Amino acid sequence: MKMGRCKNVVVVAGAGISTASGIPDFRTPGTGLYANLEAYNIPYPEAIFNVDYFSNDPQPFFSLAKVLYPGSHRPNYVHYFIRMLHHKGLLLRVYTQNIDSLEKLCGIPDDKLVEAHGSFATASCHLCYTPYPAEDAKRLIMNGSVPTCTFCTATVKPDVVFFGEDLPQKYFLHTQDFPKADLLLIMGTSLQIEPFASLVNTVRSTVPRLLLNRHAVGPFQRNPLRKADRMELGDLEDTVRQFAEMLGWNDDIMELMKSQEQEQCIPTLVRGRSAKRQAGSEESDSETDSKCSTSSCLTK
Ligand code: CNA
Repeated sequence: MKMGRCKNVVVVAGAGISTASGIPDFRTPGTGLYANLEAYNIPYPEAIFNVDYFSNDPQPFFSLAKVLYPGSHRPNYVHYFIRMLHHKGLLLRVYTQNIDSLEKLCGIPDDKLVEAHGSFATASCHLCYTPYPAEDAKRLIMNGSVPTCTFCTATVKPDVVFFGEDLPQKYFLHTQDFPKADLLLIMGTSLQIEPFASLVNTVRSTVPRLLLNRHAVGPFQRNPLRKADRMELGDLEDTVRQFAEMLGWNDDIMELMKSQEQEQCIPTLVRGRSAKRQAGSEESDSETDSKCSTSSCLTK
């Protein structure tokens, strides 16, 4: 990167980039949500994102939603590092599995972001897909009530992708992006959920893949590694800070974090307002802002 050879960086991210913001991931022993399921009263971990299970009993997911709903967590250094990649004109796209919207909150523009597993920014009926106001769904869920569809009365859910549900149309940008990538950064994911996990195998074989995580995952568990593969194992915030220092970016990132928090131009949950404010904050460091439509095709 220092030598200017990487101009199309693709970031693949997971729950581990948000643990420093106080949001538990799934699989970290002890602190991960899968280790603390008694709170949700479900028979097996994946039930919480199973649409049939949700149909019968939405409460486990709604309890989890209360933890994950954007609003009470702030982006951390790792999110701002990704934003800095954009600021420096190096970010082709970030593909995140996270549903906490912290990438948006730190100012990564919509056109650079693929929320592959959806988000809480919109909501709809889980049966007939009639849209439902996201703020109303949030208010009801936070109050312990169940939002119901105005058309068919089935339960409304935030548009977070459940197992077996279609991924957003924007996810398919990967068919253009990954062949173009000249560096793949993989951060804070166990690479266990398909089809997302296999994306990392779709860059050209000569392209460096750098894993920043607590332990080796996916293709990085194989021996030998691909020639261009590297990993830095340890706490992500520490590793990313060291990386930023090597690049001479640390002061810029600290400044960016300070100004973003001070400016209060942090987007809210409401999509229209969020997009507008986002556009305002993008003008300084983004050349493009094409919005992609969302529909579907694959399974989580
Ligand atoms: P995961 O399976 O829990 O894996 C997280 C990975 O990150 C693990 O390999 C951890 O070791 C690693 N990790 C966690 N914290 C750190 C840290 N501080 N430093 C270094 N490494 C760390 O989560 P995935 O993202 O791989 O799984 C995909 C699921 C998780 C998606 O469908 C998400 O919707 C779902 N999820 C999202 C959030 C969120 O939005 N913040 C939270 C919990 C789960």
